Amino acid sequence: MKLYHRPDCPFCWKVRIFLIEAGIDVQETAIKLGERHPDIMANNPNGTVPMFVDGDLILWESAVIIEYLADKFPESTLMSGSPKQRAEVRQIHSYSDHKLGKSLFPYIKQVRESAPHKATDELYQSTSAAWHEIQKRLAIILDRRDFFGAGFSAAECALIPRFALALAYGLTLSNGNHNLKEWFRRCVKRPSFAGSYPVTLPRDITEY
Ligand SMILES: N[C@@H](CCC(=O)N[C@@H](CS)C(=O)NCC(=O)O)C(=O)O
Repeated sequence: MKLYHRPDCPFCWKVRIFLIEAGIDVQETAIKLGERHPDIMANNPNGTVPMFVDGDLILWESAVIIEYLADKFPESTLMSGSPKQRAEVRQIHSYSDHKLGKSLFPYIKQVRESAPHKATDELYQSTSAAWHEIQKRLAIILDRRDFFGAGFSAAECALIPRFALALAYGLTLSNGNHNLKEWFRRCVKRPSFAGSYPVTLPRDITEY
């Protein structure tokens, strides 16, 4: 099995956390921002990473890769629990990929690509407001549970890179939401966080 990925891409990072948590070994090809890898160009109509290869199967949607791995390795517990719990995990996974991802992306792109590595005040304020609202909503959904699934799940795999990128790029955790802060601390203490953390990002975010 082979994974083409860009280490700081949240969709790729999610798959890498899943692989580490599930103890699945794959051959990794890391690509750089803006790089057009010929294997990806030839096999992925979207031209995006991650791209996952298992024999003659080629998958290019990160959520599909996660579902495939969970099916292929049912002993991994990242999609376990009752139908209700698994549906909730899928829902949070989708919320993270879409709503959370879209709320943060313009800001992260501007910080990453601008010469002073800083967003405009206006973009910072609007992104920060959306980010705090999302944290509030996630805290309500998490409630008193340790994780969004039956245990550490695909929902955590999806959310953790988004949180880590937000913090690495200068956004903050909200002051309230103690349950969500504890959840975040619980997740970043796991070996899968250090083991997947992109070397291009600042490393001080475990202070939270
Ligand atoms: N829906 C895709 C999104 C993947 C995606 O947008 N990847 C970005 C990197 S974070 C990418 O490859 N962008 C390059 C491009 O669009 O050309 C997934 O979940 O795998």
